[in-house]
Amino acid sequence: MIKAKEVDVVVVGAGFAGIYMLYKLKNLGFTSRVIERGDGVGGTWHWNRYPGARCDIPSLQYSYQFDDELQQEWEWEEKYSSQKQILEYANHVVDRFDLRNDITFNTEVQSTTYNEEQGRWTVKTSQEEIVCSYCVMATGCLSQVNEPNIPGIENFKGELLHTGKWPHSDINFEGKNISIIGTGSSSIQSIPIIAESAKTLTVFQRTANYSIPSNNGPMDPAEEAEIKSRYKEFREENWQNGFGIAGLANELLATETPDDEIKETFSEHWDNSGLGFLGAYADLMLDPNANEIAASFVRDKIKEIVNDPDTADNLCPDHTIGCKRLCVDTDYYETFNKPNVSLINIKRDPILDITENSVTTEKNEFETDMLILATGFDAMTGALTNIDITGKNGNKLSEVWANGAKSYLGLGISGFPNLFMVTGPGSPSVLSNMLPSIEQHVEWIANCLVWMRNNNKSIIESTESAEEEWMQHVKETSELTLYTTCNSWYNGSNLEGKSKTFLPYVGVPPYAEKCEEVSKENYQGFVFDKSN
Ligand code: N01
Repeated sequence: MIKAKEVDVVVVGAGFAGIYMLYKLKNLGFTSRVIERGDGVGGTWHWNRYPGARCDIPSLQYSYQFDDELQQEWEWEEKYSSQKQILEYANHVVDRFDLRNDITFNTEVQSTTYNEEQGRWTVKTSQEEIVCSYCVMATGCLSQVNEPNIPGIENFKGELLHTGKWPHSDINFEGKNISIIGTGSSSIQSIPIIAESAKTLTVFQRTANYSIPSNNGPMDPAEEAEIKSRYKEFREENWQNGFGIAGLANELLATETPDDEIKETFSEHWDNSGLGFLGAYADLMLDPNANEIAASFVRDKIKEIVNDPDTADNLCPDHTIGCKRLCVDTDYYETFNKPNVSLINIKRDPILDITENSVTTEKNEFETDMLILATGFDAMTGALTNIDITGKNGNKLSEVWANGAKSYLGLGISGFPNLFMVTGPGSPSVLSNMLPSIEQHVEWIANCLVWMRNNNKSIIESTESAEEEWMQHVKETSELTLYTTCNSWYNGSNLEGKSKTFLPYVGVPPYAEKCEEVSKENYQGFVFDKSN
């Protein structure tokens, strides 16, 4: 029998989390192997190549800060980077730090099983078995796509695409009748570009979404120079506000501001801020009255931009603004003024089925050559529960999490020793700038492994009570905000049958402080194989 390969750490995923984890492990003298199902690095930026894919966090913030030369030397082309340049950056980092040979590509992790006697994990991939002391799941928050089971979809004979696993070849929209289902960020970014050459584009909308113009453009050299002259301080300042993103902190309250001043402030933010629109006032995600002021400002903008009153009405959301992830666009609402674009509100005219060449609703049949699913993800948990992860006592993670994901700090899971998550459920992750949050987690995990090595420990597991207490805190914190007031992928309600648990932790600074406190107190809330 061939002996399984052995390493200290298996890292699952070669997105930004997996790349940095590998860099840290190599530098600290741990043996490791990264397993990646794609044929290249970049994670979300490898898969999401749909037209218009771009980041909604400014480029000078959506980048690594662990290496000063890297952040000084890399030049971002635009204020908000395109998928193409972000992927180039991920590849540049991998080559710059000579990481590529430590990554196995085109390989899916099928299962990982904990052996209690040995205190080791066996990771089974489509190619081989690897035995390791630690597993780091760098699997991403938005990587397991949601492919809805719409009646008849299997009969469709045209091109069937999903924004979350877009082909790597050029896709031609010219002269085609195109239907797109879903109106989240992916759809909102791609619709204006597809509409440029499609013969017809029909947008099937289940829930209208708020979107703010990105006002993207070339990087301003003066702004770049200014930020680069004090990059460390700039990063530190951003980390101190609730989302770890510049411009999203403000002490003024909308409910205490005169109407004309509010309108002026929102107009400025509409013209300049993208996601920072929600940073205009401190109470927008806390007070329903304040939120409604912002929501109605955006609804008025939609009605101003969209010519057809019925279409404008259907595009106006009625839920709390920001409760679903706010979208940022280029010409989204304007696109509905084009003669080849139409909107179908499927709450009023539901999709009945899909035939070999059409989408049929109660009232109409739409000829379709290309059907695009922009239907999002089994967010935050899907990438983990779709791997067969077996912890202590033969418990499967998918069963343990069936009634809602639980973790300690989004880092560890009780019953699954020596398994870490990067930006797991229960950490700020998707409610923060992902890059600094990834760096914070990777550094915390790396420091923990070094501490264990120095203190002669080989097994770490979070306790059930620490986990219960933390998840209760995550819940209570979310209930202080308006994030829990609508259906969203933050709380699993975008997917039928998924447990409705609010998964991200709201608040970067208190979270980072808690993580630091835990490690300073010899990893309070975790137990080790030898008493600590
Ligand atoms: O996915 P989504 P996404 N029948 O879940 C609809 C990040 N991101 O890929 O709202 C019909 O937001 C669903 O309807 P509803 C960002 O964090 C960032 O667009 O659930 N419709 C919704 O309209 C973002 O939030 C960037 O009622 C169905 C849409 O499909 C996250 O990724 C760019 C349906 C899915 O929207 C996910 O974005 C892109 C069904 N059965 C993505 N099932 C940037 O950086 C779902 N829908 C800018």
